[in-house]
Amino acid sequence: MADLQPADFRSIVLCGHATTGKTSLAEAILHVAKATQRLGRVDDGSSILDFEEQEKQRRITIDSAVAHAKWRGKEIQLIDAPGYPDFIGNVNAALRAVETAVLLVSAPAGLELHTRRAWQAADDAGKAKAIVINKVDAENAKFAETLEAVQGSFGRGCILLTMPDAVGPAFSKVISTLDPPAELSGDLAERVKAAHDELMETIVEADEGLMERYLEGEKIGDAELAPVVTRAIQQGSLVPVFATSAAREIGVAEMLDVIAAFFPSPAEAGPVKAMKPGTDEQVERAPTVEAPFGAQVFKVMSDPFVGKMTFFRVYSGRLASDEPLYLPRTGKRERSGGLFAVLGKEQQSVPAAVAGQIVCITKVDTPQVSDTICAENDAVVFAPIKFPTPMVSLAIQPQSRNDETRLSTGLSKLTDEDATFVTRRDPQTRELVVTGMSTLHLDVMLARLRSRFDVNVNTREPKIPYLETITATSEAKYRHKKQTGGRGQYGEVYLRLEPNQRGAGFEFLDEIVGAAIPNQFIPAVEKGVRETMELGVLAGYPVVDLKCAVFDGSYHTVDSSEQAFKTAAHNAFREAFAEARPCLLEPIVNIEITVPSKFMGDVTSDINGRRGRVQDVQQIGDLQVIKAQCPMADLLRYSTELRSMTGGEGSFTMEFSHYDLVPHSKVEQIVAAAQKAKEEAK
Ligand SMILES: Nc1nc2c(ncn2[C@@H]2O[C@H](COP(=O)(O)OP(=O)(O)O)[C@@H](O)[C@H]2O)c(=O)[nH]1
Ligand SMILES: [Mg+2]
Repeated sequence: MADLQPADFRSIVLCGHATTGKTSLAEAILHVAKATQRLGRVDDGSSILDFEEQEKQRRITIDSAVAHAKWRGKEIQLIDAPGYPDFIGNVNAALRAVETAVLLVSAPAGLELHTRRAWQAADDAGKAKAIVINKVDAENAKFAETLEAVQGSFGRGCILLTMPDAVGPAFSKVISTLDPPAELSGDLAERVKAAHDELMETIVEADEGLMERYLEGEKIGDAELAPVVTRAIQQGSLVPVFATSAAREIGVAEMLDVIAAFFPSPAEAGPVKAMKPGTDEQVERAPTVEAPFGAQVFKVMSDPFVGKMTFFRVYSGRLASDEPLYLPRTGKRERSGGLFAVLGKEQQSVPAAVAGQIVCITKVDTPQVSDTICAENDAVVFAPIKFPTPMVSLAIQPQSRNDETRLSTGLSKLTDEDATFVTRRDPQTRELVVTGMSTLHLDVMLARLRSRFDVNVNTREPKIPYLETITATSEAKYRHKKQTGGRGQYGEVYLRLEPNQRGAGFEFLDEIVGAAIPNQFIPAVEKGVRETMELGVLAGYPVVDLKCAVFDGSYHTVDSSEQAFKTAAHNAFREAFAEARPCLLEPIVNIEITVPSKFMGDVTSDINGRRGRVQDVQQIGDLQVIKAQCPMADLLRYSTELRSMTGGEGSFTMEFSHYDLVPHSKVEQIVAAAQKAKEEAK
């Protein structure tokens, strides 16, 4: 089999709001193009694209799935992406692998929020765009209104390439508006003619010479028109709109005709920017077979049978299946278990991959999403894929010893697969915390932890990493003395505590004069103090920002020991701390909330109610961006709450800012809760 050429590929990602029919359309494309024998359906779990267990159970797409089919001599590569914003990271990654984003809109539901978001993501990624109005066969389909909404939001460049003959259950075929048949009549003929004229005007705008001839009434031949149509799509001045019923496979072949004939190939999309590793020298990689090999990973998955699978898009050059892979991130060469073309959960071995191709390799452990794979003697690094910062956290705990032993392997495989799922051990609360995009996202990941790695965990809201400190100076002494049979224990310590500046940490001062405590025991005193500070005094949180001086004490020549001085220091510290007007510090975060203007009042007053302070509000289009500072403790469930407050239209990011005093009224609650937890632990 001869290699494919870059100009042969037409690569698309199907994205947009959930349940618009992306997976169904992908299945229909594969079936119509005879890549599959029967039409896979999401409703009965027979989709070859939603094949993962959680996807089948929940009937939603979570991971992007890859497939390919031949159509009119072209190699159509498609990625079926998830629609829920919880998995938007997978959309960002998939966009890297294609030339064109195909955004789905449901004719009954109209243009929905996450299709707009996907449009924005495709635009940011500089991709060509097309729109599919799907479910035109549905009883309550609204075609004209939906098209209107699409043009209203995305511009007049959105033009029908295929016109439905009817809307609703009578929908039986589509008519090409680029090359309309002569035999049409009546209302349909008029609508097709109007769309044809609009389409031609938009196309010729991309080429001045052609425009003049068109306006003079000349008929432009197909061969001359084709590259101009492609350029218009590539530039975004033309956004082809298609009418389909994925469920009934109507309009699918006609859409494939347009994709094969006019959608940009890698050759037309042009070179991809990269950097020389470790420098800021910019280079480009041309989409040709002759260029040095360069590819980027957009998906990794661990399969129980096949092992780790790494999916990448080749931007330049050629890679033979027996060649080693070089990863500039690790500086290492890897051997894979083979090179495969992907059809849902199936893989077919291929001898080589060329610029433009989407393939996967097996059995290489190191690659992560976003990694560059390239020629070792001419290495480059492609721009990292941007992911949103996950915001919703849970503390997890293995249920049994067996769960504990498998936990870290399971978590590390899952975090490798998903850049928006992170885990960390909180150094302060000592909890193992997982963070994701939403509760749904975390549910899915923990279900995978259970089913794939057989790890069961208990979850709870993560503890807020409070700190303890003091606000006044105090002194205390403690004498530790015990006489039990043989050698006794003796040590006496005088401590003085002083507040230190916020963030200045801990200072230990040795102010002993005249060997009241011999030098050799001073480190034990300091150790006793430090250990007590780590354990906390008030509510079990680490103590910070104070100076502690040891200024007097006494010892016994026989009975004094390091242990005795440590114990004395521990008790003296606790007493002095209690006298120094102790208080709690809480983390304050910077939060940036983006909402449509109509929610502005509700959202800001809600932030005030959470002890937050709004610092700045900016208007961007019909959105408001609110910047505020707020205690972290009051934002634990903010992701869910903002979503319900704004009907899913609000989003936010946050980052740690600083620690600040917890108000007195709240300190008591926190101390009481800490005591209760301590007793329960016993
Ligand atoms: N009537 C009708 N239903 C459809 C069509 N395409 C998909 N559906 C249904 O819409 C639901 C969501 O489809 P799915 O492909 O999972 O949407 P996705 O979330 O965008 O991938 C399923 O119940 C499909 O059977 C269509 O063209 N017509
Ligand atoms: Mg889907």
